[in-house]
Amino acid sequence: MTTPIPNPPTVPFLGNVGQLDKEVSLLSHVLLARQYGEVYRLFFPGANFLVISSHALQSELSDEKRFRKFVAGALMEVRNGVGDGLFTAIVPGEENWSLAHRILMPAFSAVSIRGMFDDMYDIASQLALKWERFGPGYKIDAAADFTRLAFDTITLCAMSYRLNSFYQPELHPFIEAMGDFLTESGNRARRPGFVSAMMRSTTNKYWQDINVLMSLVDEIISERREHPLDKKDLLNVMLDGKDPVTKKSLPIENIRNNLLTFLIAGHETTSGMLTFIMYYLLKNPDSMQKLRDEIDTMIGDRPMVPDDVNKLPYLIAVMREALRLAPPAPFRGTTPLEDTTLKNGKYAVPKDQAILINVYACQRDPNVWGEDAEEFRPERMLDGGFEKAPPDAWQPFGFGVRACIGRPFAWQEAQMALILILQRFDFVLDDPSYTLSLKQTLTIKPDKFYVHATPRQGKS
Ligand code: MNH
Repeated sequence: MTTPIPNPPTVPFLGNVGQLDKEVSLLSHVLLARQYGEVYRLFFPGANFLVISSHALQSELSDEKRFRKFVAGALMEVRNGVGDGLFTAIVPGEENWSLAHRILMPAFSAVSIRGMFDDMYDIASQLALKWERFGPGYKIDAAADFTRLAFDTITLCAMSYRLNSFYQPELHPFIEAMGDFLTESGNRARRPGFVSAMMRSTTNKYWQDINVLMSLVDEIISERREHPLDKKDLLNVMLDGKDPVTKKSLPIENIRNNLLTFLIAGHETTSGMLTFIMYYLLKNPDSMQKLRDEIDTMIGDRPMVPDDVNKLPYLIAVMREALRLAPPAPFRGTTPLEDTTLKNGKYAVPKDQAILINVYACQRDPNVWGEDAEEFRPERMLDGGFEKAPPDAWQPFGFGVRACIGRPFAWQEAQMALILILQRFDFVLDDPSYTLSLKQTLTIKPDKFYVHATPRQGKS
């Protein structure tokens, strides 16, 4: 006998839409999980989906023999902008995913990422220079400056294209268009299609935002065509590469979709991670001190070198712990390949049922991380703690064949940025009483989080 899956009370027409906070639905899901448990069902106009909030279920769903990534809801709307790019491709079905995956994988190998060291250092230095020049009185919008860092890093490293964001008072128009596009993609998933269609100005703005995004893509491509470059960067790999299996090259539409995918996925999450790390370090001065001591001891005042990457255990522990508590991409969608049950026959789940894994909630499961699961404690990741955690307990980069292709890229970029800024600055909160509030689009970031940076004595 299976058990019915709990479902919070619905209202006609809108189902459960009203139960989710319009701005930060993630926190509504955390509360719903407290009330309804590790799995509950929500109804949206024209859709219903399960939401998973325990490690046990997350782990059961992390089985590629039974489940695959499901592109539905907000992600289906995001396809209006990025189509069959790697992130939103529907597999099986869209074979461009396999082509692009095979063509691009070598560009994300350890060797390739190491080759990006100088370009990453270039951009990180621009961040440090800005904070030095502005001085301790300047109120740093951490999320904005880490966006400049991550956005300029992905365009320089992957497309040999300089945005020069640190020389602009305002963020590139791409950034606002992207935020609005991602937010509205989420909103559209909660409305019946005809309602969106009636919201003329909202819908016009949505498609205009997509044009803004694609115009940067097309500018980067046409610049490359005018000024060919003899370098195997990501853009050239897509333009010239052939799939080793089928010998096919990527259609131009797919290249555009993937270029936009990389422009978005390549910076939005990394900047979120860096902002969360700053927050957790400033709220946990002991951790800040330990990290600072590690950097001073292992690297000191000399410029870092490629061999410093992946060598600082406490730094890695800080990054792992921040991504556990605050996975910038807090949900992932999955679906069963066949009719199945969860928990050995407890819950019946049909083929193609939409399932949303609340990774944020699962990574705070006290059954895995203990009673202090909600606390920032990098020490739990040290001395084999990370390796000893149960399978699938840490999934900020997703899972399986559809896991993040940019993980080594983000990993090196974040280490380099953190090492450099901690070598050079002392940080304080702008508002010492600040507590974390979230800004959610499809991803999460700290909201209204400001800091000040004071150059360390004799360090710059
Ligand atoms: Mn990334 C997929 C998180 C950095 C490019 N990324 C994913 C997924 C998660 C994720 C989670 C899987 C989503 C899902 O199951 O639906 N990504 C991150 C995080 C960071 C990150 C937390 C940084 C921190 N990602 C990057 C960077 C790039 C990138 C940097 C590019 C340079 N990510 C991707 C692409 C995919 C992806 C492309 C889609 C992979 C696929 O499905 O083939």
